[in-house]
Amino acid sequence: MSFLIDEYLKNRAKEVEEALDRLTASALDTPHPIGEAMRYSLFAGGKRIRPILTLAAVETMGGDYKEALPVACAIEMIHTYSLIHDDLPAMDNDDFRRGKPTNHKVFGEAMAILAGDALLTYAFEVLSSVEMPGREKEQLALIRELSKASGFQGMIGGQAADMEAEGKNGDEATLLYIHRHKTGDLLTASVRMGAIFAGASDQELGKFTVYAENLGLAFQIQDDILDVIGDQSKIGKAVGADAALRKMTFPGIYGLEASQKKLHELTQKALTSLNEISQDTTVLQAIADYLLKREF
Ligand code: GRG
Repeated sequence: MSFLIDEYLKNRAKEVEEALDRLTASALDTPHPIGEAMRYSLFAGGKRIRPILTLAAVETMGGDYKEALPVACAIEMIHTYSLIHDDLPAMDNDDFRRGKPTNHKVFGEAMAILAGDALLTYAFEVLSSVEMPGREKEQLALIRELSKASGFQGMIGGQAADMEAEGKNGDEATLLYIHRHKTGDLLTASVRMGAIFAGASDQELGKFTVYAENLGLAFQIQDDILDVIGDQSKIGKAVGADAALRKMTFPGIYGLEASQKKLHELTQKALTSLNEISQDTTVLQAIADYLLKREF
């Protein structure tokens, strides 16, 4: 019987959403709208690909994915914060995301900045509160992994390089730097954190990393391709379209055909790397295939 990836993704996304709901319910018990603003973007219809990758890595290692739900949610909180800030007038100035008004359009710019900040800080509160008795070293490794992937060496570094490159004729090295850090590092951390949570050895972790790095780069190239061929879910990019056009992208530099070739090559590399992992990698394979075929 073949593996039903759609069912799997739907079920895991539902569990992630339920956990996010439980974890952020208390944010509504405040005399100000911060909880509402945080939850508006958290529940605005994301694919949950990062937390699902974390849970899939845990399962691949033979762990109980339910125990890792707070870890997975912490990563989704960081992702959501990055989207809220990316949409701000000072960044991409987008009015819509996932077909809905962006956070600052609903709550105002100052509250949107705070909602992003609150999600960023709460992610680390959640991660450091996970019950991991006797595994304090692993818990610290998880905290380090997420900080590094989202900070100046990771996502923020990628975003800074992206801003610097705007409107310039970029070279491949700059483009790869932007993609690897802006998008790749958080996706890679998602997989690695699942493996770390489930007790992977350094050698095993290295194998999960090769899969994740190839997948992360493929994911960003796919995103750029979808932008070019017209992604209906981003139809509201009326204002942000300007910023999008100034960005350095794979299709922008190499054209659509070469980008599609690169996307297939990277996905194949991710799939091949799974042969090195001794556990059953059906779920990770199915996710790589699914991402290659995604249309939003
Ligand atoms: C401004 C702090 C800050 C960081 C900016 C991640 C990022 C760096 C900006 C987000 C904008 C963007 C298009 C980044 C590329 C990564 C990417 C493809 C994000 C969209 O991820 P999906 O497709 O989104 O997983 P959903 O909506 O499914 O959650």
